[in-house]
Amino acid sequence: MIFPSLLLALATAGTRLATASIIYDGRAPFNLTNADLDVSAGPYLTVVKGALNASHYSTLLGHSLPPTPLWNKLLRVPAPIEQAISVTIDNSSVFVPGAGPPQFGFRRTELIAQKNGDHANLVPLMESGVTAFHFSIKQDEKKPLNYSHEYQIVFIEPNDGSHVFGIQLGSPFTIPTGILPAANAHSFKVLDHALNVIFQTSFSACHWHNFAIQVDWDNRSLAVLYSKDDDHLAAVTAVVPNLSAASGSAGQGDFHFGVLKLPLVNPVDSAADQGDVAHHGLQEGTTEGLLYSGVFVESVESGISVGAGASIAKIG
Ligand SMILES: *[C@@H]1O[C@H](CO)[C@@H](O)[C@H](O)[C@H]1NC(C)=O
Ligand SMILES: *[C@@H]1O[C@H](CO)[C@@H](O)[C@H](O)[C@H]1NC(C)=O
Ligand SMILES: *[C@@H]1O[C@H](CO)[C@@H](O)[C@H](O)[C@H]1NC(C)=O
Ligand SMILES: *[C@@H]1O[C@H](CO)[C@@H](O)[C@H](O)[C@H]1NC(C)=O
Ligand SMILES: *[C@@H]1O[C@H](CO)[C@@H](O)[C@H](O)[C@H]1NC(C)=O
Ligand SMILES: CC(=O)N[C@H]1CO[C@H](CO)[C@@H](O)[C@@H]1O
Repeated sequence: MIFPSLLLALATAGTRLATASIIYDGRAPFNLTNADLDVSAGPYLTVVKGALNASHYSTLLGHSLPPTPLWNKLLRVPAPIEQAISVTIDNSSVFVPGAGPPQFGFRRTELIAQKNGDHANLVPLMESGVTAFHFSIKQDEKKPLNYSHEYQIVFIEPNDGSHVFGIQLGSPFTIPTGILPAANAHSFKVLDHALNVIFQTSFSACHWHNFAIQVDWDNRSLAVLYSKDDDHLAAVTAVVPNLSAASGSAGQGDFHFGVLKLPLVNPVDSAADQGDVAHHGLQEGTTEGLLYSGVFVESVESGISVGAGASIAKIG
């Protein structure tokens, strides 16, 4: 029998230890509310969405759905320090960028990492030396994705629109459309900057899928760690070069997670429009979503966290 007060003391100690090298903590505290999401208060900038309120598309789940157990268990007892977040898209999820026309080709809702109300100042802090981007993803069984489409769900996007790394689900967009769904549609694909798949694993239902992407910003390399539920993270790749990514500030960008659904090509569009996936193509307008928790970024110079209170030396 563990007394609640002891549990609380341990939880506090564990949390303090684990935060030592955390640069950005995107694990939603229980005092964060949906009204905070509407005004981008707290750890997320919520502007990448359709015209309705942020909390129409992103919802904090309170105690209704347990977050990944990886960071939320103590002595085998659930001890949540965060709420899971539901991120959804529907037919209204047409993003209108500050400069540019509405993106009718995409449906997208993304949360962008920010600290103290600022995303731009956070970027150089998260993206120098060697850092690890942690996130955990679960299926939203009531709002399944359509695996005939391509989804880009987690990425770091420098100003040139490329992705330092990216997580893809579904059938990669092609012109013309190939056989759907593609063979590996139901797998997470971890892509490097040059869009090579460096790791893939099945997106099975009912599990939290935990990832950490180790990025060496000076040597421009990546390494992937992965586990399910409360299994500790383990390296699933060696350190692989990522030299097509720009070095210095040109290679840095916002850290996004959410649901970005690409269209299918519309055969009646012109060749130019067919290639313009942001603005053209076919969408069904269905409501779909993913569940996230365990989002944080840490410096890994003194080790990479692999589970609450546990760490290993950086990869490589
Ligand atoms: C939640 O509580 C923490 C710790 O007391 C505090 O620092 C933070 O500002 C609060 N966040 C919100 C959104 O109220
Ligand atoms: C959107 O959020 C704002 C701020 O929380 C609120 O005042 C407004 O009523 C909301 N609008 C809708 C349509 O829910
Ligand atoms: C979805 O939105 C698009 C763009 O606003 C619109 O043209 C289309 O009719 C909508 N589809 C459905 C099923 O509502
Ligand atoms: C999934 O997308 C395909 C291709 O656009 C479409 O034919 C199919 O109807 C969609 N399924 C659902 C459930 O919307
Ligand atoms: C980065 O590159 C330098 C120079 O090539 C090398 O000495 C160093 O070991 C590399 N660091 C890592 C972490 O690979
Ligand atoms: C896995 C891997 O080696 N990825 C790429 C990293 O960047 C270089 C340079 O562009 C590519 O050649 C690699 O294929």
